[in-house]
Amino acid sequence: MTQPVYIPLSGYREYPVEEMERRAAEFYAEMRRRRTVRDFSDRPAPRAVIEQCLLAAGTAPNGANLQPWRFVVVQDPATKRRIRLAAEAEERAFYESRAPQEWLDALSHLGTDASKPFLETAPYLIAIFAQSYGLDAEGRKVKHYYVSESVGIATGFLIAALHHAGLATLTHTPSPMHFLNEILDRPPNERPFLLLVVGYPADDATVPVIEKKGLDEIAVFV
Ligand code: IYR
Repeated sequence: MTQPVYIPLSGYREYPVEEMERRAAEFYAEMRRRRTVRDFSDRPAPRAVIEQCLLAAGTAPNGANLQPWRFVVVQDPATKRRIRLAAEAEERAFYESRAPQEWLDALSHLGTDASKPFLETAPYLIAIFAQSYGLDAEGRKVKHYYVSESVGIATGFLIAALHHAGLATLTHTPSPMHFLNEILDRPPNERPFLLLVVGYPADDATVPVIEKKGLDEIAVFV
């Protein structure tokens, strides 16, 4: 048992209502501009930006503040190639046989297929791992709580931070993706959660026409 230590809340800022409304509207406008990109440029992107965005991700609320995540930033072309080849092998199995027709139908408007050149083109792949349990200094298992929720929230922060900084992202989930443990040499307590492709969009990048649900469809006030 550790006794809690409290300090005054110092970072919180209250805004006048009009300013709050303006800020909320501006943030929504900023976020709705974000699109998942599948055509990436090979232009290098600043590492310092990636580092700041990872720090922002690391501020996410999480179970017992055990911060059960690990971000592996891949830049090395040979490693990106290995990831591409392994991901495409899984994706081929997915598109050719593993995915039920209903799933393929649900995806068809996105125009995705088993070819994943962006895994080599984009300057960064951030492999996000969820730590199902931690290990203390003596190598004993430390239980982690709400791991998927925690890593999901941190990933959301990361995507928002990268977009805010001016980089494009793609949330890629080859399934299964345990090949990431082998290629990136991660221990058994780390489970691949998502592969985030990060960089500048290609000059001729296109995105599918999609709609977002309206407020009435996504929320109820009771
Ligand atoms: N993982 C595959 C299939 C895929 C699945 C969903 I759900 C998507 O929203 C998009 C793609 C792929 O990356 O192609």
